[in-house]
Amino acid sequence: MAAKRENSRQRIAELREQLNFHNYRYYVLDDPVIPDSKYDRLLRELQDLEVEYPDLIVPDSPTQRVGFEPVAGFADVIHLEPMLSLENAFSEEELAAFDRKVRDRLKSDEDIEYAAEPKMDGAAVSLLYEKGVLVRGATRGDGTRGEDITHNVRTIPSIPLRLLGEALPDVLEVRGEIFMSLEGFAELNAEARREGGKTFVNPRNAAAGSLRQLDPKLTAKRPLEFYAYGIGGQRGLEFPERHSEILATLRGFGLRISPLNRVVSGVDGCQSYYDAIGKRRSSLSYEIDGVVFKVDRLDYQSALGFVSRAPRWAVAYKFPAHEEMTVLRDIEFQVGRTGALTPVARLEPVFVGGVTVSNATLHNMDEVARKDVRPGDTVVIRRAGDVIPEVVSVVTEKRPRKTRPVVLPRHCPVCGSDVVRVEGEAVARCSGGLYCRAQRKESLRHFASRRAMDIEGLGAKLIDQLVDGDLVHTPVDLYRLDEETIAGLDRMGQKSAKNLVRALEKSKHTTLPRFLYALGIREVGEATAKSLAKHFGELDAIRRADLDELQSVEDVGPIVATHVDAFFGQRHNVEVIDQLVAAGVEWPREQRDSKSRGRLKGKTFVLTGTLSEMTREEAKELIESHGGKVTGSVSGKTDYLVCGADPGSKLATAQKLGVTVLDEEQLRSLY
Ligand code: 9MJ
Repeated sequence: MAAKRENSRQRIAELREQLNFHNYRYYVLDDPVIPDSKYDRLLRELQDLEVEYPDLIVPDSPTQRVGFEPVAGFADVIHLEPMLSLENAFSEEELAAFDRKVRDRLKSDEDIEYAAEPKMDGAAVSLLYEKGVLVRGATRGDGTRGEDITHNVRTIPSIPLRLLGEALPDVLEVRGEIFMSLEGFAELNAEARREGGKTFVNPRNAAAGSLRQLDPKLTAKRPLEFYAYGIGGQRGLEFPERHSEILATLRGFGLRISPLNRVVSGVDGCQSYYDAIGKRRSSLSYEIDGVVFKVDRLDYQSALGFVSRAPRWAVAYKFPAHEEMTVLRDIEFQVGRTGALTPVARLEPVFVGGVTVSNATLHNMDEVARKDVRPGDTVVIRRAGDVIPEVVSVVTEKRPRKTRPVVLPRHCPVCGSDVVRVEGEAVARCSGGLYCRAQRKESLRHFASRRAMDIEGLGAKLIDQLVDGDLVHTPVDLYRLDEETIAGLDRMGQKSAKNLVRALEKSKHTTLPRFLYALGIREVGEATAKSLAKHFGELDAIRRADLDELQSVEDVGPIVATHVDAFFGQRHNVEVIDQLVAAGVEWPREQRDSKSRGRLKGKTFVLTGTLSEMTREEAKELIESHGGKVTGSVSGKTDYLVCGADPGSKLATAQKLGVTVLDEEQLRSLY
């Protein structure tokens, strides 16, 4: 008995160490060395052992993230060291003034080295670690006194419950920002909308709101992340000489640090960093509202000191705001691919999120009614990242007298067909179908889009010209275009015409899932297109399938099945498909889905070159998870060679032996 207990105790310690290490590989280094499934297995093994030996459970065990009971309220916490605030700079001049003051005070003529960091737009927190164990998490509060949110910070996967390493300080206050990714925020709001719950205005409020939940089970469901950017109080820390080294130390402890942190030199270095991060801002997966520069040398920091709560050695150089106020001139309706009418706000142009915005979406009529937006209103406009600018709210105090609510038009503003609104649905639609120019244009845009037929160079402006000039009515007409016709269009020349014809030709070689998706059948997105292709293997079978057969496909319910059935029931749709095939559009036969796993059973694969969307290791795992085998060299027994960029000699061998060569996409289409 005792021996078994001792073995289990050792195994528990081993599992905790392994799990902490893999968490670090995943969240801090962004370079996991085991697949998620293996991580889950280790975690489960630990959970099982802890069920057997509950007295061996410790609060910093990787199983104990959500274990805390809901709290009745938030207790006050006094930070060991105050949490600082930052002075702001809004222009190059203000940045230069900051740098000048730093140099004046230090009596330095040389360029100062600054630790440069993106300024995360989330909620600042302080995490207290004692002998490496997370014992407390607190909000910033007024800088001196915050609120205890330990139960909630524990649920955030990128916050370690125990620091890594041997030489850990007795006490360490880690300062950083908890934030929500844009994607996580969008999903959270989408879910709230579906369930009639409260939505958040922006990711910052969503992150802050999530941390103020009493029940950690709710917080655990929120997609929160963490980056550390400094320290507060400490005891027993081996102090480095520079802020950048503190960050490196924190990283070594297993804390996540922004990968965009740099050390830059002088005001020019700061400005270049600001410009570079500004350029990347819209492609980041989270919101930042500026960059922070901190004098890197800690002896300089001490010499500079503070003015009240703000250090003289740091500045936040802010980006232009994401939200601005402006006047809404009018509300018009845009017609989408499926005929959906989207109310669009026409605005007094306003500079927001780094660009001038004069249109913003209002989503649908329910949204217009909910926000009670009217022409003449002063509204808050928001533009974050790549997303379409939207009207956030009306400033009701500024509403002029005699405004009128907007009503849904009875006829399509483009083709004049009746507008119909199905009871219970938020969207209203033009009933004109492909008779409506707007719907035709949008259908063509979708057909040509990257994830559909991927016709490079066929953008919205060109499609407008082709449709308005009556050159293109259906997708087939695209393949009938010749260079001369294209070259004659606005802003097109011989060269771009040649490129477009080449892109059209290239797009003909596609896959069945892409083609299905490109057809723009209502409710058939990429995933459904893939499921349909897998299930039926060929287009004709989908065409012939009745509602029952369609519903037997994974993820296809009665609504999708009805849309698919209705689509193929329209003669003109079938004609267009036949004409596309006659024009040379083709795809390899899909490997039929024999239920779930093992679709690649009995098949032998070899990988070569650099794959773009996964590492070779991941490709190998994927293939194996579907029952296939991966070997190192091409032989007569090889079924497929998966070929990425810059392939090695394996490609030539495969070609010599007549082995089928696949790209990543074709590989995916096999399972
Ligand atoms: C953010 N929000 O990303 C600081 N911050 O430093 C960074 N905030 C900060 N540093 C001292 N990167 C006070 C606040």
